[in-house]
Amino acid sequence: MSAAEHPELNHPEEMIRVDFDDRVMTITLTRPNALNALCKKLIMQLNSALDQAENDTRIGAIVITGSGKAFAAGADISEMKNLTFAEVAEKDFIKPWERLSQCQKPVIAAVNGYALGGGCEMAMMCDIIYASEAAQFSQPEITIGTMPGAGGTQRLTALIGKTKAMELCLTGRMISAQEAEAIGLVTRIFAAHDLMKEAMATAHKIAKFSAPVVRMIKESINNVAEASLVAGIRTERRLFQSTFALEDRKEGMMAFLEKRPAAFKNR
Ligand code: DAK
Repeated sequence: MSAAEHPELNHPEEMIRVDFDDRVMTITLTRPNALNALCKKLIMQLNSALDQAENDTRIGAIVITGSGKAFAAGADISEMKNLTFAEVAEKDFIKPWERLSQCQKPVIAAVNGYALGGGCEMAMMCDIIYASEAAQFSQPEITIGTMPGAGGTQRLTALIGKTKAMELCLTGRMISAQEAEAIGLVTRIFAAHDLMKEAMATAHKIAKFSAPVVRMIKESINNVAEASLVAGIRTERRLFQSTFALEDRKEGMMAFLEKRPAAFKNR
């Protein structure tokens, strides 16, 4: 199958690129100048590619990767900076991000560089996380006056345990691929030049098995991993939205964009 058979997925000003190789769809985030920050448009395009994969019986597995030095450096801070609590609560801000976690087909994250904030959360929504030796992970939201809002506090805790998740979310500390693998966040690490080859090999292997059986295994494992997360994720999103009522959240985001340290006032 070729990308030419799916022209609707490859527009000129796209934030993602979609490629097809036999039964595998690869989605590459192509906003390297903003470190693939997850703006609204990118998420919409990602969701539309996932819908396409889900509805196409020829697709058996999906690989998501970044371009340049990032997988994704989180939600787009410039898009969020002026949002108010009323706006984020009314629109249930970033709910569309859940689409990836609801995908029934197997998804492999091939993390090539920074996976920060929403980028780390996006990787954790995938089923398998392969990382290049140069990849780095963090939940740095606290440094910009907010908190993880797309499952970070929940999925990270499930994967690496409470105290490690606490330390990472409360400090925003960036960790290497090696540390991420050691604590159970990352499935396997590869040399940068082998990352996509290995992700594709695994995707092709899975895609050759019976699609209904693959779906059932995924559903069954997710039942352990996700079922108890539903309420937690809802609470986390509401708490995240509440940070938009804080002056500190606005100060944190402005300080990042103005490239200066944040001066938090605890209000
Ligand atoms: N948003 C917008 N622009 C970003 C960005 C981001 N997250 N990250 C980087 N950029 C932009 C920079 O502003 C810069 O733009 P120009 O100045 O060139 O115009 C360009 O990308 C290159 O970045 P740097 O110049 O900073 O590059 P460095 O190599 O010096 O630094 C860095 C790389 C990754 C350490 C640094 O860029 C960085 O700290 N980035 C921000 C990381 C971050 O704080 N991410 C968390 C964002 S908050 C929710 C779901 C999800 C979320 C919330 C709610 N719900 C479901 C409710 C998620 C929230 C977040 O992710």
